Amino acid sequence: MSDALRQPRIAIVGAGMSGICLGALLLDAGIASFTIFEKAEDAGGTWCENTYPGIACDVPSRFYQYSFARNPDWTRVMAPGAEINAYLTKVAGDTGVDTHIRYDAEVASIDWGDGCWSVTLADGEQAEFDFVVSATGILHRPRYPDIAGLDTFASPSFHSARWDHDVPLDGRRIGLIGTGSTGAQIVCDLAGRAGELTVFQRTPHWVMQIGNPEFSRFTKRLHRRFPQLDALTYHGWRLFIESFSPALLRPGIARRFASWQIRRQLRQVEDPVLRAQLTPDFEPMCRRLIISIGYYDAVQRDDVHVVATAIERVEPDGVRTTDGVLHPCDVLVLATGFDAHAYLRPIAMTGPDGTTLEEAWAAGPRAYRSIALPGFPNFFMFMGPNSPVGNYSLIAIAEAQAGHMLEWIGRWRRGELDTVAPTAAATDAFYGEVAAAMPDTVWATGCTSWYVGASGQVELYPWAPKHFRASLAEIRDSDFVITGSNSG
Ligand code: N01
Repeated sequence: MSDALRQPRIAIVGAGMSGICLGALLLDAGIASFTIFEKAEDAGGTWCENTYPGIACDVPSRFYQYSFARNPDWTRVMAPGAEINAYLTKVAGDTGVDTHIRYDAEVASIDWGDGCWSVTLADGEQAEFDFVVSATGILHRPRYPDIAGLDTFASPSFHSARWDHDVPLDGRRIGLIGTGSTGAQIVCDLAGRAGELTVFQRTPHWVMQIGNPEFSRFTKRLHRRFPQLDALTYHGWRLFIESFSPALLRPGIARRFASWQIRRQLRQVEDPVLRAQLTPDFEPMCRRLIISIGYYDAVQRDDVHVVATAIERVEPDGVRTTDGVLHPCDVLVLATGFDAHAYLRPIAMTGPDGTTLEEAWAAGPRAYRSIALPGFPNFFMFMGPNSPVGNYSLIAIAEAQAGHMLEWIGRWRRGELDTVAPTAAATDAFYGEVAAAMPDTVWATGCTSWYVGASGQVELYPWAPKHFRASLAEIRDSDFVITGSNSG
């Protein structure tokens, strides 16, 4: 029977968590005709690229893992980055996905040609595909701050996602610009190692203190012996994290309670001046919440200094703030985040009618239910605009998105269609619903963050994860332009 099925040629861009997820599910469905193009030399995406000291996932690993490849051996509730990277690489190997990955293969452009996509690599090589899937990740383009004199700094300086491990840190005077989730993890690791750690804070963030205990050998043995425990803890953590959805999505008692819980944690900062410096002027959870057991302890150390005065310029010897003070540094770390609105760009993409991605997104990135674009047939995205990112497991989101893609790919295989793309009307209707729901969310309560796009719109999903899963599980043919002999 499988002989009657067509084999789609599928290009997946990126061998990170999402690309590996789709590859594994394709192989499970009997589809081996795919290639994963990865610009780096290794798989793992963000977990391969980010190696800064203190890196860990702040979502519990028992939920931050594939539901089809659970790992009984996580060392901690929230695993270190290297362990997650090893896990992803292992899944790629165990499932056979790794044999489909082409490394050092940067995709430069994707153009619709004669009824299919033509993918061109940076070295000029071209190949044709029936489907293209963007799995480039959401936070992969480092954002360098526009600070005067940055290039005049005489000692080592690098972005958190480009960590230079040859630079010694112990006992040095380290300047750290940025206090988001990355900056907080770096502070916790470097406090006590650095001779002096100066933390340049432009905006304080809310911090939720959650411990990160190690799993005992007994617990790991138990999980290996009874794999049902993995399923139980996966769904337990999922339900626990999803229980915070009401606080995020609408005003009311759940939000007030969560807000009170988060605000009261600041009380442990004893110095009232420092406490005032660390107190944000926006609602907790409006920006992505920092999960850290050690941040408030770290910034209260004598060798850690929080500088809340604005930076005027960087000089060869350090950072000068607008009060005229020069803060001498031997190393300058930029934990200044990412361009979260690039999505697959700088890859250039042109659809069948000659419309480019830049033109389609001239008013800001938009995607039908986060995964597909009108006018770009047989193209899907992981973590596209309005995906439910935030303090949730992106792996669970990727699985829901992959499930939707597999439905369409399955129909193509059975000859039920040749091309599929969402209609502009269905995409507009989706954005109408998003615009109506977003003002109730905590993300729209008045703060700047990477959640907010250039147009001022929050690019998150304004409903619960359960709604997202249900929305992607339901295929509404009337929302799509479908072509092909049997498509009716
Ligand atoms: O980046 P950010 P991040 N001068 O954009 C500051 C994920 N993540 O890398 O707040 C001075 O949050 C900027 O200041 P302000 C997670 O989704 C996950 O920390 O804009 N400062 C801010 O303090 C997270 O949300 C894990 O005023 C400047 C910081 O740099 C996302 O990555 C771990 C500046 C940037 O904070 C991004 O986090 C780590 C300037 N010119 C990260 N420009 C997990 O554990 C920027 N800043 C899963």
